[in-house]
Amino acid sequence: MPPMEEDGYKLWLRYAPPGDEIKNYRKTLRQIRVSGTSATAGVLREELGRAMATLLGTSVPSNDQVTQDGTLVVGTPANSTLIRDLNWEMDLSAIGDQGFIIRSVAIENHPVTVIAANTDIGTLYGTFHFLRLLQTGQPINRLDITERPALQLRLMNHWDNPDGTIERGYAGRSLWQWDELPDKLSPRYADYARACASIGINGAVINNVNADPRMLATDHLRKVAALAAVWRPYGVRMYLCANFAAPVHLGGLATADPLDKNVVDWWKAKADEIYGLIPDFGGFLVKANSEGQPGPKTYGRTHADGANLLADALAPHQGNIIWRAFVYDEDVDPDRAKRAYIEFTKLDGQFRSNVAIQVKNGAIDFQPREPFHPLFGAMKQTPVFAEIQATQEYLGQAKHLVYLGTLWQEFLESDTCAKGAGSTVSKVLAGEMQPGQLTGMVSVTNPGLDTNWCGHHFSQANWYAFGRLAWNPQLPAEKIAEEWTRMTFTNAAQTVRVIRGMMMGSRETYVNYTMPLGLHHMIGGNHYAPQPWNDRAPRPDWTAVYYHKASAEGIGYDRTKQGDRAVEQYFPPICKMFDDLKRCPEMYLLWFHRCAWDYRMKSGNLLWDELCLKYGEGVKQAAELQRIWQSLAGKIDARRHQEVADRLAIQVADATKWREQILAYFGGFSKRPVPKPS
Ligand code: GCV
Repeated sequence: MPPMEEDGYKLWLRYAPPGDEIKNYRKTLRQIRVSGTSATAGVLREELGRAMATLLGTSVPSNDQVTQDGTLVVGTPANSTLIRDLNWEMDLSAIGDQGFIIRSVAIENHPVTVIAANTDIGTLYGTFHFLRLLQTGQPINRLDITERPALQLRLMNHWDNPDGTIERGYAGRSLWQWDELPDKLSPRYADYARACASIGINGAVINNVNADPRMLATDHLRKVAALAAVWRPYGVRMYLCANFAAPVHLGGLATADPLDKNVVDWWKAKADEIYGLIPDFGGFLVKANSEGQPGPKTYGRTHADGANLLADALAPHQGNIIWRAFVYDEDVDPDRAKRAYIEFTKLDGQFRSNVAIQVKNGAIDFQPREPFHPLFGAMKQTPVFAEIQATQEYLGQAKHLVYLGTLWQEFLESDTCAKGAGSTVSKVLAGEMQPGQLTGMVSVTNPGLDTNWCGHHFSQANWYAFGRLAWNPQLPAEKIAEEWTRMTFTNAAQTVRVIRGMMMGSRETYVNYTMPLGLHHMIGGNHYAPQPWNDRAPRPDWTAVYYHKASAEGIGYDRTKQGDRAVEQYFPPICKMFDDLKRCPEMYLLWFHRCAWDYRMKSGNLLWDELCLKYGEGVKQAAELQRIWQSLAGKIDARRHQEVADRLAIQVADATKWREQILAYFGGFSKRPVPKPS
């Protein structure tokens, strides 16, 4: 029988029967015993009921009184005597308030499975983990799993506007129905929270960083509070982007100067109002003095003055301020890549303890490939969160199949050398360099009202991968791809292998046909199509020519010690490596070095020829993706198969366009022929 048609709405929570293991599952899972009376325990029971019915093809009865063979026991020491009697105090004390333990043990001589945690949210995460094991067909009769998240804050960033549009959203209009809230609650709100909680995401910033001040108006906050109430049982806390000039726009003040007493009072009162409506409000995210947004520099103050103003207003309520480092004022340095580091390292030590700096993975802007941002590891006294982007703004949007798990793994494994070799970005993020500090990671994800949430079925994998990596930044991208494929498409081993392979190579494929060898920003305003000739924009650093600097002599941005010295922002071993033409990884070559067209690459090819080969390879690889997907017809349900196939056709056509247009344009400088592929 061909697989049943699906539309992608259920994401990775389809709970499809897992294949051969089902017989064992039916033996091991005969009844459910969930303790607790909280709303979280309620959604947990519901989730288990829903999942078991379809996974096992039969409902599993709940029994709160009796333990028998095959009972799934879920609870905390506070709400379950069974858990208390296990005497796992030592183990539980090591997992904090969000971790969990899953073990196969005997209780009163009955073989049972226990999911234990210190809090109900911990048990919810444990339950989703357990369900992941079932969904991916893992054995469950000898479990001994202990997990706790490596990072405290794991947040979605939505770039949604109050009018329902989404900046850089490729999957329809905003999920948040402001016209209907607070009275009418779309069922999608809870489904969104389930999806987030299932991968450990514990908060969402629901509006655009280019923030409309009206988001903080009282009538709007009531709507926000209704959403927050839906998400609370799932442990997804509400955050908002604040417009720094809100005291002027909303409060009618003459200034938003952070040192002005009326401004201080306004933010305090606003914070009190918000916490009156949303007692567990997480905090504000702020884009200040960037791309036209107001900020403290508008009033001659520093980013620290601005962040501390808001931090003080939220501190009595235990809220946090997340201040973006995505700033690039031209008066700081001619090179956009250097500006954030210069501005923020100067201020290290001046921020309140409830302020974190949110830094994009690279120093320009979510490019297909960037070296890690030099701010990771450089702030000694200020927590730094990573900002990554699942929405594929520069990576084919919802039209190209690009799995970003590999991009993020490359970023997280990058060694900053901040405290000697091995100081990887993931360790910096997890606070291992400065224990005790606030830790976090966020993703600009932008799901929308499209039935499948993300536009492209495979873009769902990027939302999923973000959650998994924010929980454990050391998880291999390949493992995540496999889990996701099994839950989203099928557990059939051969098909899983094929899809996982497609995903794992897809980012490099995209880099090859768009911006290989360290090239970047060769786009125009839509950030989609090739525009290497783009030399006119409101600012030079929004053009393409500013970055590739192609001429008859060569191509690339000289950021070496002989150039604009951007390499010096990295710690010495890394600086030396990037600076040295021979040691700089060729994937970053033209990011750091300006090379002649006949520069000899490690392969022995001339740079021009290598460039041509990379583009050619990318086009071939894109066509290969399409061919492989075609071979899965009948193995994937027809609707999703067709929808992905339609997009792959666009991807192949676009890849060809990229190759032709880029090589025609650069060929005008290199004056060299395009070599025939070998
Ligand atoms: C939300 C880039 C994008 C903008 C985005 C900005 C940011 O410039 O093109 O759409 O604004 O980054 O991250 O603030």
